[in-house]
Amino acid sequence: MEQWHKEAVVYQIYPKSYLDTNGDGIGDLRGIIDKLDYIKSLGVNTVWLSPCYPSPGDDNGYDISDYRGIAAEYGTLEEFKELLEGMHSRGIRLLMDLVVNHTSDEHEWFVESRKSRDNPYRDYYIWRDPVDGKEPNGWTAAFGGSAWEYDETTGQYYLHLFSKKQPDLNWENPKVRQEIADMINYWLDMGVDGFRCDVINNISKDFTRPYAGGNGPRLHEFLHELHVKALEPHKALTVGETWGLSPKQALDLTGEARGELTMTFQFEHLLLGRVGGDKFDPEPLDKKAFVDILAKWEEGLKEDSYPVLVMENHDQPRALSRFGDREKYPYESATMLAALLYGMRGVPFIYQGQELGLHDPTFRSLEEYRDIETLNAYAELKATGKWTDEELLAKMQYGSRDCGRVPMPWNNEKEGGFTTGTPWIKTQADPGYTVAEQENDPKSVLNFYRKLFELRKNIPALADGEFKLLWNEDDVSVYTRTAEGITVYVVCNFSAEKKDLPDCFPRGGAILLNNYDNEKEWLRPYQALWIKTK
Ligand code: TEU
Ligand code: CA
Repeated sequence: MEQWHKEAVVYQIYPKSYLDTNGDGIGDLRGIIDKLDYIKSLGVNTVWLSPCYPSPGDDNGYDISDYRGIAAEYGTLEEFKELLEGMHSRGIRLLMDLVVNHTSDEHEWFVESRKSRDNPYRDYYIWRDPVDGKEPNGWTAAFGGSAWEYDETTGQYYLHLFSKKQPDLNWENPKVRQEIADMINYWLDMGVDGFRCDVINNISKDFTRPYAGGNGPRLHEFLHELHVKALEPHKALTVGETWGLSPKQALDLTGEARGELTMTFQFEHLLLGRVGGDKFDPEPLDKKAFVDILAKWEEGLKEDSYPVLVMENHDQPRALSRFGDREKYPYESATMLAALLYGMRGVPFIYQGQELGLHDPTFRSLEEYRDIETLNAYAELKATGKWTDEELLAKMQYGSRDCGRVPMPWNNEKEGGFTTGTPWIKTQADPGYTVAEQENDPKSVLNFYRKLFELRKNIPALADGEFKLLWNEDDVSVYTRTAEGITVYVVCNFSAEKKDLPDCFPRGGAILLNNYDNEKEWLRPYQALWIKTK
């Protein structure tokens, strides 16, 4: 298996919202090409590009209608190759988004599949007869409603775990698996370095379960097949998007000898602050649990895998709004969160704009939202009659995926410098929260991120050193990373109060990173330190 993932620092780009260069209000590949020097300057060496394939856009590109093309609004295949070359010449690797649990209903396979029961593509998807004139089972879709859609033409239902415009592929069919392996080879032969694999543990279904779910009996077999046919020969890196796994299950997918995936995301800490994990139902954040969960995964994966360190992506509100103190300590809490998470062992993932310490934009009405999940959830919750419109809007503001999807604020010009036209979704460029302002401010979140990744690159203890949690009480946590006789202490105050130094605080070490200018006498609100000792 390839080993370069241990040095990877990954920057996620959501192309629709990065930079628009032709004034149509939609970000494009040319915009990313124009910003490659900026991306390089962050200290990242890998980019994960969210889907840029042709798509009707029901789920912003996670509904793909052609696996081998580039969406016209993003550019051309030639521009894609230019982007790839521009990255490689700067020492940046590219991970594409692999969305193979489902296609768009406008993909030619599905267009054929739904035509007749004996169409050659029929078995590319999951079709079932009605049961007692109703859905084959009670599974529900992630974006609301039943996971089964009835199709008049042939009198059967097809399965869709997401929107009804995202029919699930039938991985039991060897032809489907061969098509996917060929498609993966097509991109890898072009020079792409690997993939982020969308909801990958869903490809094998377990129909014995009462709720819609993956982790089916053939998951490992299907992944191993892709590994052998496409990934391993190219030494490609893969990171699986897998919700709800235990560390043990993650090890079974990523252990060195398995030959399946390189890594998987773990998102357990991102379920906090939500009643039962429901993103539209807020509750106070359990800060102790936040650190304990991260530590549990560090421990759980240490023998035979490599963790992924993530707190934001295109499906999440901004970390500052969720876990930090946006009003009183925006700089301190944004940098503390970075020092806490990225001091750990694993591959850092940073979502565009996170490097500016962005907070959620303000949505003033339902009309400002674009995300299918948000719009469907709003309608579903409204239908219960339990909440006022105002309460519903507050819920959406708290949990909507659109919180992380508004365009990058490049400067304080019109639309934050994102577009000269009408943006596809609202823009928000608040004073102090733009690249232009933070670029030259030594005390900006942007420059803190740069410094942090520089340190990670140069200090072996931070790169692959052993992790140990020493203290996690009263909103103060201390952990160590150790390698080659050097120990780095990571000390964080996860609160707006001053705190005493815990006893395990190192005496006499050298401060590598500090989000305050003071000496280490006490912990100020959201103070974070990296301290090196022999
Ligand atoms: O997300 C999968 C997923 O389960 C959630 O993160 C999703 O955002 C939703 O909130 C479930 O309630 C992946 C992609 O990251 C997401 O953007 C896609 O919409 C989804 O798969 C379908 O492809
Ligand atoms: Ca454009």
